[in-house]
Amino acid sequence: MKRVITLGQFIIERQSDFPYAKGELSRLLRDIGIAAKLVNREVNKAGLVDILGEHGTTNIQGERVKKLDIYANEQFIAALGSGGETRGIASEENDELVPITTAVSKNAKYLVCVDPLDGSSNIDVNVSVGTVFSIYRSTDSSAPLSEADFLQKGVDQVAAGYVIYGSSTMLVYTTRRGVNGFTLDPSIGEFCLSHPDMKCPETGTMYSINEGNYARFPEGVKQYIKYCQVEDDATDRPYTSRYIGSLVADFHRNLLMGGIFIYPSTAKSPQGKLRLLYECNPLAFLIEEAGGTASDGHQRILELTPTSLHQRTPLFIGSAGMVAKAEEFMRGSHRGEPLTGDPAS
Ligand code: AHM
Ligand code: MG
Repeated sequence: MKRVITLGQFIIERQSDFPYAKGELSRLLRDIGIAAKLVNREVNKAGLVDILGEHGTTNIQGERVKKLDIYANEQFIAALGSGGETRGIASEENDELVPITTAVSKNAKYLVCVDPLDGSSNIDVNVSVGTVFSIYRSTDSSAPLSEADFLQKGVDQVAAGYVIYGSSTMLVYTTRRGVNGFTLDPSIGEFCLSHPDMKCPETGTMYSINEGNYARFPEGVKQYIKYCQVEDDATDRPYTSRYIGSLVADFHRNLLMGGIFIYPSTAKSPQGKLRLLYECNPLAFLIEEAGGTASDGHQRILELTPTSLHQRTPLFIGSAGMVAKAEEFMRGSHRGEPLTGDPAS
């Protein structure tokens, strides 16, 4: 019989990869796993209990907040607070950073950026949602916690991951030592290693974008979409269009099968919709570790300098070959060139 490796065992075994590690990051990852299980329990009951519907408040982006967003946010703050390794949290659901002041956290060194429940508008219709998280080391854990500490570049992340609450629930994370995926076995309540060393195919045949916004897209994106739709045997085009509208689910599919996800700038939202700190950076960190790439259409996401907790950025993410091609269109290098065949060749 194959050995079942739980998330807890895996984290402990990996800890020895870091010779000077004191287990703090391992304990922090464990805390995230605990919160994910609690959120999963509520998400799975969403159709059964009276927890659906809007809570009546708005978050900093001016969007209506669902009850489950709030529940998930509370679970992550509570789990990270009682775990003792987190100094502060930047969450999509909190306008300001959340300092952790529990007694056990007084020597904490880590900062967590989290979108506790992304894609929550999908809950009412039973579509997958997710949690996205990113972990940084505080630049000076003896100084008072400040927003500036959170404004580190994505390249400085020490770990990142997501949880997908889908047809099964999975937790996928990286600490720069490969990307590993764990599926929740509800019968034993444990995340079990199911997808070791995940790799994103170099290219794929799926593109994911909200084409309803087509008229508002930059010219390069419009041209790239046309390129995806043109018939060409050599590159397996036309590609298949797949858009769930739930970032984690769209990302997870493309990570496993190859593909590109684009949320570009639009005439209405020049910075796009997605948030740099707790949506784009963690997924960019994961995709690069899995062999893919992430860009804002012109430059690497992980190199962007954050200026505020909730800032947005356009996102092009997925198979390296597909992102590179989309970037070529963004540079305008294909203006006037035929879309059949490979214009670069
Ligand atoms: P949210 O953080 O308010 O849930 O919004 C983020 C979601 C992503 O999951 C998804 O990729 C995107 O919004 C979809 O946006 P749109 O409906 O504009 O296509
Ligand atoms: Mg979100």
